[in-house]
Amino acid sequence: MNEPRKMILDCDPGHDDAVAILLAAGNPVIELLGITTIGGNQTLEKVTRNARAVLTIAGIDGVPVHAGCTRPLVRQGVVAAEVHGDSGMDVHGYAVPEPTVGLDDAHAVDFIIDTVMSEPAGTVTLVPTGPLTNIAMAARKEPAIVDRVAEVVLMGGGYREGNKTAVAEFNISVDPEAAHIVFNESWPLTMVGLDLTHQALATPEVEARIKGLGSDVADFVVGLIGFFREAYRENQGFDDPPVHDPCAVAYLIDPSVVSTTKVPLDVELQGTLTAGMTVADFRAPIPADCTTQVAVTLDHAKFWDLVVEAIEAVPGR
Ligand SMILES: [Ca+2]
Repeated sequence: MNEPRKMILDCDPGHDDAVAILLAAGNPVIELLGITTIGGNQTLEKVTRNARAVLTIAGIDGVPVHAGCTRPLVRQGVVAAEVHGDSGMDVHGYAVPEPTVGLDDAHAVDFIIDTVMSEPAGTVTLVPTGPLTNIAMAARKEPAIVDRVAEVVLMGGGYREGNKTAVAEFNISVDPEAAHIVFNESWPLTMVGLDLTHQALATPEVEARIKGLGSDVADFVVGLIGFFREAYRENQGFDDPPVHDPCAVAYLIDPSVVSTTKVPLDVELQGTLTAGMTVADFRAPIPADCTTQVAVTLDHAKFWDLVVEAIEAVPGR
């Protein structure tokens, strides 16, 4: 077996972030070095509390939680209460407990820098699944991390579609300036965007399979999917909710779950209609030194196998 893949999950839980935490914590290929939080789906205070609650439900201790930036670099913060509820992680039919997992003192940006600088070069992967403010701040505060990070695998953007606007995905549109920094650094970057994550549908079959596990953690995930299904039906016209964020973790666990193609990427900052759009330049030839790629096709069965196995593997309360 290969060395574990060391990763930091930078997230804004968030229903799909919660599943990403469970997948990262419950899969043996991943060594989850820490969870950092960023204001996004809800305020920093709420998403940080939610991250701690997920670890509490999963029975995971020893993974530090560090709170990060409260708002985007330039713009005012916006939340997604219509998709994630007032708490940021509203659940159907399950009482989310008071977190017993604590909050660590260091700021997320400093934790990211210190971890990348202290671990061997080329071993730590950053997996952002919220707005990119913390990652951009870390790259600006300590530019040496850029060469030391193994890769950045982010959930955000899309090369064909948006959800916040016609062309902008939520995470990127919240802090496009931060995304611009992250997309233009020289580290290898994989954009797991809506083109891919809209294939990660939690179908009734998937939901029934998770329910069948019959554990407290499984009940929690079924409750997450239940709320998310309703929110996506009402707001986005989906029958089944797309569970975006664990797709980025799944790619890190097993790249065969997600096909990719290399393409130069950038982020639009100015457009009246297009601010926050991730622009993929598919014109041939793709430059040989291109360091960015996009996720294209998801192996739906393999993906949900990984998620279900992780839900089973975490110890629970
Ligand atoms: Ca997220």
